[in-house]
This record gives sequence, C-alpha cells and structure tokens, in this order.
Amino acid sequence: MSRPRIAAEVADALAEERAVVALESTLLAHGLPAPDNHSVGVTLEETVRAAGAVPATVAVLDGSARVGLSPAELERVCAGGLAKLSRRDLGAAIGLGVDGATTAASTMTLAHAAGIGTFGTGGLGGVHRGARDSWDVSADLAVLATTPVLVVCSGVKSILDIPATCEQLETLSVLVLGYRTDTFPGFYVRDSGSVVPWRVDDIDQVVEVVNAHHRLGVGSGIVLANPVASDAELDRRLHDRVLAEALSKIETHGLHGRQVTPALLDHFHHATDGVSVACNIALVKANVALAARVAVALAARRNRSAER
Ligand code: PSU
Ligand code: MN
Repeated sequence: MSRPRIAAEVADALAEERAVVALESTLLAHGLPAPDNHSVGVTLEETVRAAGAVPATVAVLDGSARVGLSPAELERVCAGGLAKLSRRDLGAAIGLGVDGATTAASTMTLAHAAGIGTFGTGGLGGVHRGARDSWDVSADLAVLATTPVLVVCSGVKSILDIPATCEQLETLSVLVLGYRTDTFPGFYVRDSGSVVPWRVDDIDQVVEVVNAHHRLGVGSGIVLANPVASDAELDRRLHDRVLAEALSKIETHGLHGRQVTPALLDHFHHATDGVSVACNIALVKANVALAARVAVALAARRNRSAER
C-alpha cells in the first residue's frame, strides 16, 4: 500500500512518538444523520485533543487517502454524497480519483500504514443475521485478523448476529478485551448476552496487554469493548421492541444486502424519537476519549522504555 497523505500535525506527532488516535469517516458520512454528523466529527477531534493526543480522521478525498483532515475537509466528509469504502474499495477510489468515507476496515488499514496504532469508533461491522444464507459478514472482521491496531468500540449493533460475531473474532485470532465489563457490549445496550474472553479494569492493564500482544507478533488487531454509559443506554424493553419491529420490516419489504443496515437504523432513529441517535453519539464520544487515554499511556510507556 502506498503511504497515505498524512496531515502535518499528525506526521509531527508520529515523528515525535506522541499519541495519535485514528477516527473513521463512515460513521459520520453514513452512520449519523446530518447536521449532527458534522458537530459530532468536530467534537470527536476535540475530545482526542482534550486528552492530550492528536486526532487523525481518515477519508479518501479527490482520490487521495488522507490521514488527518483540515476543518474544510471534515465538512466535506459530512456534506453527503461520499461513497462508503471498505478496504477492498480503496484502490478503486484512489485510482478513479473520487471521494469516499472509510469504514473501520479501511480506516484501520490506512491508520496502520501511517504508523498509528489506536483507533476509536462507535461499533464494528460483524456477522449479519441470516449470514448462513447471505454470507454477509463485514470485512471489518477480516481486516482485524491481519491488522495490529487497537480498536476501541461499543461492540457491534444488536441488529447483527452477536454470538456469531464473537465466534468469528475468536476464529480470526482477534483479541477481545472488555473494559470494566465481563460481557460483550451490544452498542445501544451494555450487555449483549455474549461474554468477553478477557476483562481489563484500568488503562495500565490495557497498555500491558496491548504491548504483550504486539511484542509476540501475533499480527492481529485488538478490540477494547467499552459499553455505553448506563445513563445513555437504550431502555431494554424499548430496544427489544424496536429491534423486533425493524427485523420484521426488513422481512416484509424483502430487503437484503447493503439495504438492510440503513433500513434498520432508520427504523431505530424514528421509532425511538431520536433517542438511539443520542445514545450513538454518547458512546462514540466515550470510546474516542478512552482511545485517547490509552494512546497517551502507550506513548508515555514507549518514551520511558526509550530513555532506559
Ligand atoms: N456500526 C455502527 N455504526 C457504523 C458502522 C457500523 O454501529 O457507522 C459502519 C462502520 O464504518 C463499520 C461499517 O466499519 O459500518 C461496517 O459496514 P459493513 O457491514 O458494510 O462492512
Ligand atoms: Mn456486508
């Protein structure tokens, strides 16, 4: 992979081994309604800075892979009309000179190419319900298998098949850590019912585990699963009812493939009167804040080891 174009501020921080956090653009361009998406994009960058790290929002603009955006570029990402780019799409978007928003898969790819090891986002893609017939499994999982990046997220949405997603993460050797939790978070809800293989309770433990994983050269990614705060979680009964409605709507309308997720999310937004959007925004901010604290602690550890 040719090196992406790295913003000067990000390049300086990397050269000085300071903390950098990668942020994705698909969650802004396709995961949140406008105009909230732009204010969320700005807030996420501010959240990273407030913790003492440098934000690097990733996107493809005019056929150039960017790691770190100017304010005008961030606005462009949120203005609509961008393609959704998974890792396989990067070459096409670059070769054809178009704009696109990066998913977790392509953000991890470009972050790793730039030398960034920490990424904060909302939720990962995973195994869809009915994947046994549709084969719909997000490339996020395959990329995590081969990209040694730490992803801080709130698990995967309950519109997916969460137990199957957890099985796949195990198959692909992706290390999953529950941050102060024993259960895998289900995005809008703290507890999906699936368990995490490992629990960590503070940043020092995260740093020890991340460094040990990378030193061994396992080569895969790490998921730090951070449940949404209790006061921002969707009410369980509301969640279960809206999910059931959404799933039956998909069935009645015979939707499949890439139509499924937007339709499910749209139903959540309307049927919860925007509460699901507020929940989404709360959890992504918390994940990005945690990612920044981890990145700062990892950088401090690197610098301490270098001094010895
Ligand atoms: N899950 C969310 N919000 C999102 C996404 C997933 O709760 O915005 C986005 C992320 O960019 C993720 C992508 O990487 O969707 C997965 O898409 P697919 O299933 O098409 O691989
Ligand atoms: Mn898919």
